Parts: sequence; structure tokens; C-alpha cells
Amino acid sequence: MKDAAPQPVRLSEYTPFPFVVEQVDLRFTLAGAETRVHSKVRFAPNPAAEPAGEIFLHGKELELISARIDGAEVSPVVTTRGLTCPVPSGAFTWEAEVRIDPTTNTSLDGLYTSGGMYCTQCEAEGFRKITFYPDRPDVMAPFRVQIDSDMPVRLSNGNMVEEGVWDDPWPKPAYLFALVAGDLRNFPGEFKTMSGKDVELNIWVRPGDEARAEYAMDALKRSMAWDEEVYGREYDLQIFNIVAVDDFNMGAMENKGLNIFNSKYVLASPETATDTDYDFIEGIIAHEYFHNWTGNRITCRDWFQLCLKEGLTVFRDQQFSSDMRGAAVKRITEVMQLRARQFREDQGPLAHPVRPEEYIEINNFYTATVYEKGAEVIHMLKALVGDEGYAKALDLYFERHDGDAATIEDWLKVFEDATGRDLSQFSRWYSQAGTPRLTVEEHFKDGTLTLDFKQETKPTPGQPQKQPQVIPIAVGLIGPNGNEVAETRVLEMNKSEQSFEFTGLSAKPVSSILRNFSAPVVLDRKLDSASRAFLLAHDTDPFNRWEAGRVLGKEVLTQMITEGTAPAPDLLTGLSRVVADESLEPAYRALMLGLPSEDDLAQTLFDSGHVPDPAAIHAARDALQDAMAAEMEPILASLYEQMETPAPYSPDAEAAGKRSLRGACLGLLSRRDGCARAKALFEAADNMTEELAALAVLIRHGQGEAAVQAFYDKWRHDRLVMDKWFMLQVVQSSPETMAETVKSLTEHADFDWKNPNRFRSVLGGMQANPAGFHRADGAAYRLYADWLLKLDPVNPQTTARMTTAFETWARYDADRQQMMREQLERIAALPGLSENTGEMVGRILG
Ligand code: B3K
Ligand code: ZN
Repeated sequence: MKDAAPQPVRLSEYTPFPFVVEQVDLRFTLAGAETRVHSKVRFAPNPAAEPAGEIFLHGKELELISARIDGAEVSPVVTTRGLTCPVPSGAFTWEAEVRIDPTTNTSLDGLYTSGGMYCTQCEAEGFRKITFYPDRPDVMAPFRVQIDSDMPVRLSNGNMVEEGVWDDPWPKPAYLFALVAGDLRNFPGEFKTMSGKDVELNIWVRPGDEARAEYAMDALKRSMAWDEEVYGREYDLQIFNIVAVDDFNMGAMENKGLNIFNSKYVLASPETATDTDYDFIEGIIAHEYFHNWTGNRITCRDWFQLCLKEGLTVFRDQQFSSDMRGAAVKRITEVMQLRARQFREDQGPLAHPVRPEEYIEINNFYTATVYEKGAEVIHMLKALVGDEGYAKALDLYFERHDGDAATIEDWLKVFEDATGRDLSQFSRWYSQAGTPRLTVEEHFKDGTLTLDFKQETKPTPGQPQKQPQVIPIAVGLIGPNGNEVAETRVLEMNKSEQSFEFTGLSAKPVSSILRNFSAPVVLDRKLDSASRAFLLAHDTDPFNRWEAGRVLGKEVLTQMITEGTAPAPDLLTGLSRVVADESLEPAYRALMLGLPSEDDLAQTLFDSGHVPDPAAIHAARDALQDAMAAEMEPILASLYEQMETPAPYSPDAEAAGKRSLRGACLGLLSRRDGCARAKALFEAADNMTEELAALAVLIRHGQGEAAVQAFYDKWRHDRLVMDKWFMLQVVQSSPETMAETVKSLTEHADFDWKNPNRFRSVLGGMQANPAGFHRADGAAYRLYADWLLKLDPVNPQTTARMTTAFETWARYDADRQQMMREQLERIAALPGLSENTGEMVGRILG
């Protein structure tokens, strides 16, 4: 019998659960395939809901052994989604025993084993694969957990009562439940909170990895101190544990008191981790820790409110990283990431609002829109109400909603109550999908500059008509001599068309618009390249100064691609000057040397009515880099020497910034020196950042064979380093042969395709090589789809996520469109295809 088509869940259909849970007691007997979970749950009628004579508990892939209500055996009706059972009218105690098999759970959702250890992942709906329970975020309860196992280390949420027994006093939804048992070693630490309480800290890793947890521990302590200082939030248990696991579907998980991390985002040493790894570790440790208040103490009423915790927590981790590593560089990297992932999503068939209104599989909505645009919305909110208004609103949020499962309405209401502002129009940022396009025209007359703005958002799936949004537009003015003549002013646009004036100006200024990227919009501004070069040289807003170079770069590349012109000199001289400017931090100068990505260029070309040719885009970027190298060779060569960092390696932002500038110089110089510097650096490097940068250059220029082998021989026993080895060969491969490279890597003895990190290194690497992925004969599309078909039955979540490689199909020529659609249809036709992947493929096909 074929399963009925999966039914979407709708925001409009929310109803409260008819019961509250007063206490949960769990006893785990961990015994491989014979693992048992005994649950005892105290239910009482929910005064805020309609009374019910029966209870529905979620449950998936569970074998029910026994069930009792108030001690008497019951026989519930069990389906593939859960069970239903008649219940008494007052409070009652539900008890059940189930058998589960964590050893064959390859979905990495629920309770599973990874390298001999037991661990869990419950967000969003994994707890129902552990036992029968109301697995929804608005059902919150205290948990007590007993773990019977011969594993030396047994962990769960809350405080440890005795070996293997844990008690979490803070009511939490089931998605925050966690359990770990294994032969683990800890890297210990301690923290004294602002009210003087001592907290025991532990990072648990596999034997031998202890020393590599030092940086994560340091980042954790800094996160705890920062949340006290900036948000007044103190930690609330006696112990905080982090565990590193090798098999994990995403980055990390904020389970109460027991964060579980992909080992990639915990383990670091100078020899094995790059500066980027250190940066990510710091940011993700902070993110998961910050969830303790924004997510755990205040959680979400339902999964439609996901951005309530994720948008806010991303915003908070961005603030933290900005404080740790410098605001300008951080803002630029955030925006690059937003454009690469979120704008791309918004421009295609997967566009959805920050708060979606329906889903089939919630795990498909942990998206750049929910996370990153969700954070941008808060960035705007803060700009509109000011720093003080924001601080007042957040204090009120924590005071009013501590212990709640809250909504976006609750969130906006605290801002309205704290600041007196009406946010009804602003709330469209949560409900309306798509990236607004902001066009501007400028007029100057009699000392007055007028800026005429228009906003427009294109239709997105299910939303043909768009309403005007509230857009904070930060503007500053630069006078002809390069000095700022008007300080940054935040213009508040709330109509489709609106004009703003700056008066009393003695000469026509050059305006700097959307400073610090004050709103997640596409700014469409006609400006001659001389004015852009002027902003590149003089803008006092570091973000917009970088942006001027980026737009100039984009315009030059577009012309090279569509008109076959040579790289324009304005850009080259402008960049040379900025790169040589010693008053600018090295990390910032490194960003200046980066060009818009191939994917970004493809979208830009598509938006301006061209059909992007991936090979031509690749060639143009290459040619522009050649021209940059030729023009700047002397300065690049001297910077390469100057930016050498002294041993021993230190991961701090300043040293990392120097290495990033040095790496950017190396990339360009290798076009002139026959890779001599890269070869020398590969031999001499004492840290992974430089070793990998050198290897990338060698592969890119077809001189990597010996280095690839040497790297393998050196690092073959280190799984995280080997992920890099696999990925680099795909990303740096020549586009013409990338598919063959991928094919041979998937045949390598170390290609463990069931491990998500390894799978993403090789198959995910293809997306970072767009000219290779979009090869004209469709070979890469087929290969990619073959692997998604193979992975889906094993790990639906990771498969579904990776279908987004095809989300841009509509940009390309008819042949490529057809080839991509063929692969999507082939995936859709897989017998037994998961709901996860089925939903994604259906939406991408439209
Ligand atoms: N909340 C988790 C993500 C869970 C994803 C479930 N598919 C990590 C985070 O955002 O912090
Ligand atoms: Zn999060």
C-alpha cells in the first residue's frame, strides 16, 4: 500500500496541547540493538486548552513493549506517526517501555551511535524516535534521566545527581533533550558567574583529542562572560558540558547543559585547523551557549517561530564575534555570506518568509532565510529603535517571557511596549518573502541633495503581491575633497516611493548609501565608475568602502563577460591603493582583494537579462585576477614578506588577518611566479592555514600532484584534515575535469560516504566549483544526483539539504535547465524517497 501524500503543517492551524507535563523520568538501558527506554510522564489537563478524553503521543520507528496509565496496562492504537490512548479526566501518570536500535540509525536523528559512542540529536523532531511523547516545543517539563550502561562516561541535561543520573530542573521541550555515553576524555575548565556561582565546564572528546579542545574552552569562557556583560544573562546550572562527535548532520546543538557539536567545530590545533576553523569554532561555541537564554529559557511556541530563537541567536553571536574580531571585517563577511546563501534562496523556488507559514518537513526550514535574514531583521530593528531602545526591549523580553514558549508577536510586542513604536508594518519582514530591490536617483540643486528611493519585491512562491516594507537606509555624504560632510543619518523608508533631502550643502557630495548594510536589500544605483572609485578611496564607512570596490569589480566583470572588454584601470588602481594603505587592517585589505563569486556573478547577469555562461564567468574572473596580479605584483610581493607571522602560531584575529592578506597575495602572485612561493610555503608551513593555502594554489595551477600525495601521507590518520584534503581537490579542480576528480575521490578507500562531513567535503565541494558543476555536458549534475539517490535512504536530512545545489536551475540556458530538471525528476521518482527530499525536490521543480 502506498503511503498517503504527506500533509503540510500550517501556522494558522496551531492549537495548544490539551495536557501539561509536570515531570518526565527516563531510564535508558543502552545495549546496542536491544536498547530499552523506560519513560514515566506525569500529565495534567492544560487549563488553556479544550479538555480531551484521549492523548496523542508522537512516536516513530519504536517498538512498544508495554504501556501503563496510573499503573494499569493499556493498549494504545499505534500508527507510523505515534499512538493514541484514552485517558482519565484529571492528572495521570503514563509509563511506557520501548525498544530501539541506535546501532542501525544512520539518519543521525534520535539516538544513534557514532564511533562506538551513543549520542542524540532531537531538534526538531528526533525525540519521537526515542520514546512516545508530545514532541512539540510548547510542551515543557523538568526531566530526570538515568543511564544504565557500561560506558565510562554517561551524560544528560542538567546537574549530575550521581554517576549516570541527571536532573534538569528547568522545564524544557523534548527537542532540547540529550544523552551521550561513551569512552570519552574531558578537557576541563571552570567559570565563576557574575553572582559568584561556580560552574564546572567540560569538553568531552575521543581519547587523544583532549589538547585540541583548548581553544573551544577559551571561546566558551569568553562567551559566558560576554553574555553577562552585554545582555545581563547568567548561566543557570552547576555544570556545562560540550561533546564532540564525528557523525553529525549539522554544526552543533544547544541541548540544555549538554551541547553536542560536530567535532569539526570543537577540535583545533595550529597544525590541523585553519584560521577559518578557529573563527567558526569561536562563533558556534558562542551561538550554542547563547541559546541557553534565547532558545532554551525562552523557547518557541511552534516550529513556525524558529526565527525567534535562531535569528536572535545568530544576531547575538554576530555581535560577539564583532566584539572579538573587529566590526568592519565581521560585517563584510556576514553580508558576503548573506548574499551567497540567503539572497540566492530568496531569488529561487525555495524563497520563503523568515517565518514560514507551512511545511511538510520542518528540518527543511533551517535555512539561511530563517537564520541569517532572521538576524538581519533584528539588525534593522535595533537601528530603528536605537541601542537604548534595544537594550530596554531585550530586558523586557527576558523578564516577561522567561520559561515561555513564545511567538514573533510576543517578540515584537516587547519592542512596542519598551519603545512606544508601532511595529505593525515592520512585522512584514517576518511574513513577506523575497529580497526588496531598492533603486535610488539623486538630484542636487541649490545646496540641497534629494534622494528619490523606490522599493520593489518580486513575487515569490505563494506570494504574488508584495507590500512596501520599512527599510532603514543609513546614508552619509562625502564632500569633493574626500571629507565627510554629513554624518550617517538613518532614513526610514516605509512607502513604495519616497524622497529624502539633505540641505545646506556647499557643493555636490557623493552619497554613501546603505552604510554598514543597514537593510537586507539589493541596492540598485547607477553611478559612474569614477564616483565608485572615489568611494573606494574615501568612504568613511568601512563597509561601503569595501562595497564600492565590490560593485566596481562586478561591473568590470560583467562588461568583460558580456562585451569582451579588458579589465578597467579604475578598479586596478583603486584596489592597489587600498591594499597598500597601512592604516587599514590586513584582514580588511584581504577582503578587498576578493572578487564577487562565480555564483554571485551568475545571479547578477541573470538579473540584468543575460543568460549566465558558467565557463565564461570562470574565465573572466581568472583574467581579472591575472590583470590584478600583473598590475600589483610589486606591492603584493612586498606584502607577502611583510605579512609573515612569527612562530609560534597564534589564532588571534590580528595574526589571522595577516595570514589572510598573505594568502590573498600568494593566490595572485602564483600567477606570476610559477608557484615558487606556494611550493616553498607548502614545505615550510608550521600551521594548517598556510599549508592548505599553498596546497590550494598548487592544485589550482595543475602543480599539485606531489603535494596532494605528501599531504595525504602526512595526514591520512586525521579525519578532520582528510576532509579538507578531499574538499580542496574538488574545489580547486579545473572545471573541465571536476566531475572525474569527484568520481575518483568517491572511489577512494577513505571516502566514508555515510559520514556527513566526508560526504559534504566531496559532493558539497562541487557547489563551490560552479563552472565544474554546470559543465555543459551535464556530467556533474548526473554524478551529484546519483549520490543524492544513494544517500537518501541512509540520511534523508543531509540529502534534502544538498538538493539546494539545483535551486538556481531557472537562471541557466534551456539545455542546462532541462538537464537539471531531469536529475530532479529522477530523484523525485525514487521509490520510497524520504519526505525530506521529496518536499525539497517538489519545491525546487515548482
Ligand atoms: N538548533 C540547532 C539546529 C537544529 C537543526 C535541526 N535540523 C543548531 C543551532 O541553530 O544552534
Ligand atoms: Zn541556533
